[in-house]
Parts: sequence; C-alpha cells; structure tokens
Amino acid sequence: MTENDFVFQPSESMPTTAKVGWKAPSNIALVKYWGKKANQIPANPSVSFTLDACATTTSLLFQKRKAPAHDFSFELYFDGQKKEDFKPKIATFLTRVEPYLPFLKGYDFTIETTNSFPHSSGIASSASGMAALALCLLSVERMARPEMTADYFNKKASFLARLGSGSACRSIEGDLIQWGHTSGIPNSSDLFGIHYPFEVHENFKNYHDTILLVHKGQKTVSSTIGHGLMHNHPFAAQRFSQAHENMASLQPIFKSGDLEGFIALVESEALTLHAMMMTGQPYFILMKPNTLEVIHKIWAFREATKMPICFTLDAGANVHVLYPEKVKEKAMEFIKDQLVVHCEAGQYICDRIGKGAKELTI
Ligand code: 2P0
Repeated sequence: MTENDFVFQPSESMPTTAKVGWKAPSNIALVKYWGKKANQIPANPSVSFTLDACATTTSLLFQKRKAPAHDFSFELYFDGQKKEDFKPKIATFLTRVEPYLPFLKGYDFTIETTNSFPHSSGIASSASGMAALALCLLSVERMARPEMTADYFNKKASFLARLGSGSACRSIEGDLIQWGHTSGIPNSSDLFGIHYPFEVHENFKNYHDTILLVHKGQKTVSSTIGHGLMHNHPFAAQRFSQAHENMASLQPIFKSGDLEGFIALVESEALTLHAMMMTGQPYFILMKPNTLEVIHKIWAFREATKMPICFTLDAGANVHVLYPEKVKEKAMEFIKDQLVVHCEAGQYICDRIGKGAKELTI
C-alpha cells in the first residue's frame, strides 16, 4: 500500500453532527524505534506489546460549519479543563493528516480527553493520545463510507496515528504489533503497524508489564529531539542494521517460547536505546540512579532464582518490568519487596499485554 491508498475524496454524504469516542492503549517497544526520516518514516523496524491499563480515552464532537474556513476549528479539554497549551501539537497533527482527511476544515470539533495513568507520571501519552484521536477522526470519515472494511480502517487509523507520533501507529491493535519495513517480514510497512505475522508461543501470551515510576518529572530531552539526534549519530548505521537483525532473531524466539533469548534481546535493545542517547552530540542521560538500582536488582534476582523476569526502558527513567503469566505471583512479590522502594512516592502501574483500541458507545 502507498500513501495514495489513504486519500479520501469527501462526498455529499458527510455527516452533519455527531459524537464519537475511542479508548486507545499505550504500547511498549521490544525492538525500539529511535531515529526517523521525513514524514514520520522510521529509520528502523520496531515491534511492541500493546498495553491494556495505560490508555487514553478521547471523544470527538463534530458539527459541520456553515461554510468551510481556512483554518481548523477545535476546542480541547483534558480531564475536563480547557487546555490551550496542547493545541499547537493537535494543530500540527491536523495539518499532517488533512491530505488524507480533507473534510477537517469543514467542521467545528470539540475534543475531550483523559488518561488512565497519572498526569506527569513520566509515561508517554503521545502513543495512546494520538492513536485515540486518529481513531476518532477516521470514524467521521467512516460515517460517509460505511462500506469501509475493518482491515482498511485499522491500517488507515495506524497510518494517521503515525503522523501524530511514530509509536502511536502501534497502539491501534493488539497484542504484538510490528512497524517498519524489514525484508524478513512480508507486508511490513513504514506507513503503518501490522499484526506480528509469525507464530507466537504460549509463553508470550498474557505477558505482564509492571511499570515502575522511578521519576515522574518532565523529561529533559523530548523523544522528537532524541530521534533527531540520530541524524549524524556516529553509530546510527550500525544501530539501524542491528534493529533489522534483532527483528529476524525474534522470529525463532517467539516461535519456540525461548524466554532466555527474549530477555537477552529485549534488555540489550533497552540499553542500546539509552546508549544512543549517551553517545550522540549533544549527549544526554534519561536514566536516574534508581533506574540502575532496579536493573541491578532484577539481574541479581534473576541470577538467584532463574525466574524469567527482565526489564525494558522507554525514552525515560521509568522501568518496565516484563514477565510471563506463569511467574506473576512471585514477580509481584519481588517487585513489592525489593523494587517499589525505588519508585517515586512508591508508585507503580500493573499493566499487561492488551488487545488494542476500543470504540466507545456514546
Ligand atoms: C519506541 N520511543 O519504539 C521508542 C523507544 C521511545 C523509546 O517511539 O517524534 O513519541 O512522536 O514520532 O513515537 C517515542 O517517540 O516520537 C518512541 P515521535 P515518539 O516506542
């Protein structure tokens, strides 16, 4: 598929007014997206677990304007409060998706949004937030095109979400989503996420992700800037080819249920992501002392118990503790006994692999 497949020509049958809503989850990458080309095209392929508890719920009320105008018209409410400072990001998103949703300037929109996870918890809301908004906007188009298939709807929603935030394209469906063209995965695309197409062992179903909120403050360097620093990065070429290799290595790991192989690959990806931050120009560090404390405790616990508990990191200080369903009681005991002490205000979020976004009945 190409960009042209997502262009829509509005017809007479566009709805006048209605309200739509979606709840979209966050996701956690196993092979990381870090570095991009123009138009939100990833520099390397990635794959993620879709999450369940960490989600954004967004409703979109729309009303046809008397005459189409030159600018977008929208109000934005976050947790019931008008949010002027979020508007530029939304306006940029609308500008990027307008070629594919050319009716946008014909409507007044009211966007209401809430996150399930605590505000400024250091959990990125751009993936779930942009996914939920993309789904709402595409629902307007679908009212005029009720024949649209679920497959096309999901692909276009992922395509639009990507234009808001790259990782958001992996937040439409569950439970294992791959994004970015790589030769070993048929139908993999830089334009949207797809279901991981190969066999996945029972060990990786119902995987858990307990997110330790090590540092809840604002990040010192945004992901968008971090991606940008991969241009002219001394190790960029090696890193991008490593991501392709890791995608290929995951295939037999997922198939056979090889937890040891999974852990080695996922932890290496997390540390490589942060190594890229530390070795760019300018260099920066997003991990905190407690991030390292947690990592060392996970390694010591795993060595002592042989239990398949590992970590991954997002672009921040928080630690995602990953473990299979079969060790969940022991893992939670360990987390509560040894890791929660490293969380800010003792806060953590118990999440797990999820099935993707859900439409709300409004
Ligand atoms: C990922 N991250 O694969 C990687 C790993 C964070 C660490 O994608 O500029 O918010 O909006 O496309 O998607 C975070 O970056 O960046 C991210 P933009 P995004 O999940």
